[in-house]
Amino acid sequence: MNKNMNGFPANFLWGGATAANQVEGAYNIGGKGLTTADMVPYVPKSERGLNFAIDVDSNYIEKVLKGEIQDTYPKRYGVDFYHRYKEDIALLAELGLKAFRLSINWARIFPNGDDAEPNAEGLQFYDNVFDELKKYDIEPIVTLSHYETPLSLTLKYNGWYSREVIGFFTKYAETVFNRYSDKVKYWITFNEINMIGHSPYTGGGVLIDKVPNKTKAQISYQAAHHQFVASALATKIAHEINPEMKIGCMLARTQTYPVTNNPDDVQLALHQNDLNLFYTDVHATGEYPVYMNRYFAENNIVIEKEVGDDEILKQYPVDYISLSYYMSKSVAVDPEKHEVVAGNLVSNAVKNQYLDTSDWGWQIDPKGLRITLRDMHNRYKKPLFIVENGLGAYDKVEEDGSIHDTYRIDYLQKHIQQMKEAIKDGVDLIGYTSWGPIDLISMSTSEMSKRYGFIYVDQDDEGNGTLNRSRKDSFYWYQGVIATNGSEL
Ligand code: BGP
Repeated sequence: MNKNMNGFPANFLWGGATAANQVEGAYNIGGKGLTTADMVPYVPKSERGLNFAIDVDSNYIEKVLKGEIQDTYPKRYGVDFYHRYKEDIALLAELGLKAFRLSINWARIFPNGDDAEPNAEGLQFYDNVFDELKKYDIEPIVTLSHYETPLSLTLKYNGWYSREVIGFFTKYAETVFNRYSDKVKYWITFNEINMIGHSPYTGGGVLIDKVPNKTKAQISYQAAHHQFVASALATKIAHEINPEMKIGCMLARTQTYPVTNNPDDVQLALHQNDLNLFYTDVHATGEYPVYMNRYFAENNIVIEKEVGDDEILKQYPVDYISLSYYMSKSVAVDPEKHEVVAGNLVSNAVKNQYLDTSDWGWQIDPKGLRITLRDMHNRYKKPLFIVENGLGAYDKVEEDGSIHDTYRIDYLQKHIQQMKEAIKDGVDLIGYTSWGPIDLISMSTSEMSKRYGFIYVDQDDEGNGTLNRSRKDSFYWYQGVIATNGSEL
């Protein structure tokens, strides 16, 4: 019998997740170099779309470097976690977190990415953070690269499009694995590795305008190949340093449905699910899946590999698979025959009449999470870890300071319920770190007002506010969920 028929296992990692570039701030303090995230611009409200993804080009970067564009408030200042980590971790401990996902900002350790020696102050900062977590028995889950490529690697090498970056990354990985070997057990190599296909700049510091005569797809799959090899080599290095370390990959999982039972729609949904799961297929099985051969041929994509790459991928697959899950999508071969959904970036995406959407047009689908987990469990037979999930929403602060975020509780409660079902189905799920336990800067919109937290941060979209922290209603709710190991939702 499945040992978890009753729900969450006793050692389940309940937590919250962040990324350095969205919380730390202190972009030029402690010897840190600039990263790609530090260049992401502020976009005035009147010019914002629902999910304006920022595709930065070389021209834009030049302007920022020359000082012609100065307002880069959001990502450079975050919510000042760099200076407030003790206060924040104390609040997370009060919340009862068993695990806290954070990323190391690569440019705090190697300011230019290709430096000969690491930056001692950067290493010390993360030592302090890990020690603080240890004080409260909170397990750190550490991402090596969460949309924070050192800018100088972009300027000198065009980021992950260049094979040379593999060596700089493995040196960085080796440095932090050695340094934190007795403090950090769970690592993630690349956050949402499939993001590189949507935004090569965000996912890999790649400026596509620097590679004329190639399509975005040709460029991004080549860059992804370099990340696969780097991730496999990092896995090798970690296990040599400490065999107890667990190395995971990370996918932005979008469960995709056919909007009708027309076999053409079904085939399209299958194809889009494959394109999404391609990244975890490589990480988990150590080889390129055959279904990509045809896709690559039809899109004139030829991955340049070096001798030995295939062996490296095969020899060092990941120990576990982590994913973010926010929404599902529905597709149709004839999208014009259906209602379109506002926030959807995927081609052929249409509205699913059974689902509501968030204020940013993301289709809310708790059952899709169970479906995804079952599917990924069957496909990989490796432990799964949900390292992001949550509702971006506008919060209202009442006169007495309270925040009644029932919509957030409702979203999380329904998703956790479906996780429980998936565990009863037999899925090996080791943890759940909801996104942004403390309000942070949004990735896709650079807004502060798109909030995910249990902990409110007093700051607005223009960067005004006291930065004071306060507890929302969801704080007390999640505290109860963790305290009862998910039996009271
Ligand atoms: C994921 C990213 C996070 C995060 C989250 C929410 O794609 O890994 O960095 O921000 O999405 O997205 P957003 O901030 O755009 O609402």
